[in-house]
Amino acid sequence: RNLVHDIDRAIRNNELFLVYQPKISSHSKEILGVEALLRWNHPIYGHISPGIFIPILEEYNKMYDVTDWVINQVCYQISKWIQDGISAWQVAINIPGPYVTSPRLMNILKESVTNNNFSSSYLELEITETSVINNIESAIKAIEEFREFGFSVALDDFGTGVSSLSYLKRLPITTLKIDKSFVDGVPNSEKDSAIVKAIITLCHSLNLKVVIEGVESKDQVLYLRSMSENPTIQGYFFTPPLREGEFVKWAEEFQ
Ligand code: G
Ligand code: G
Ligand code: MN
Ligand code: NA
Repeated sequence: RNLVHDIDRAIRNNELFLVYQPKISSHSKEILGVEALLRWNHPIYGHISPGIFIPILEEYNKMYDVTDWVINQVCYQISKWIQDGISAWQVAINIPGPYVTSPRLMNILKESVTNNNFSSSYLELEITETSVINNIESAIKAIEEFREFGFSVALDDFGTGVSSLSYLKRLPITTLKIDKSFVDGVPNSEKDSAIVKAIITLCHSLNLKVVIEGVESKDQVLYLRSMSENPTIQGYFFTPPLREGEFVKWAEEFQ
């Protein structure tokens, strides 16, 4: 509960920071995008996992301010990477469920992209299935608006919730991210491998990009590489999420 009182100070005092993890083509060594993930270095508790502090902040309506901070930070970082000639990576931001349909979100996104003077195609928004469940109509409207402005939209953690195929049919998303819980069983579990393979094929037919999350082993990479659809891979096999300087160094060495 204390964390709720600490968050305003944390935002002001740079206790929050972002780490970056690449999304990589399975058929080449191309970095196709980057996911920004939040970290909190608390002066008393030390590093707190977002899995712990995000649900608490959400409960107390504090994730709006935090997400605005993430958006501004990421937009600044994108413009800096472009200016420094380092990259043209598309960066993905995780959007908390209740924020997806808020007009405030659209405003802050537009404002931050405009202020930092880059094309909106550099941003991807990751939203979860669970944020869509409650009100699919308003979710569709929000996603349409994001797309009209030029953002990519990924459906995150696919496989952890209801994973309804009607989402794939109705939501105007660009990308599907298959959750680690399916990926863990690849290639040893026949069932998990069959499910992952079928979703990849389905996404390909639907013209959706597909990202396989939580890839940790060579065997998983070989299985995914063998597919003609060229799924995108994200996971510790390549690298855990890294702080900006380390990430840029990693990317230079990887290429
Ligand atoms: O990076 P890690 O595996 O520790 O993240 C744990 C959880 O926190 C994941 O569900 C991830 O999506 C979420 N998360 C990480 N960074 C952010 C963020 O900036 N915003 C939101 N809303 N969720 C995040
Ligand atoms: O919910 P979301 O998909 O946004 O969060 C993904 C989380 O998974 C991030 O917090 C990230 O740190 C973590 N992650 C990324 N790659 C791997 C991996 O290969 N293995 C494990 N265990 N976690 C990973
Ligand atoms: Mn994500
Ligand atoms: Na995910």
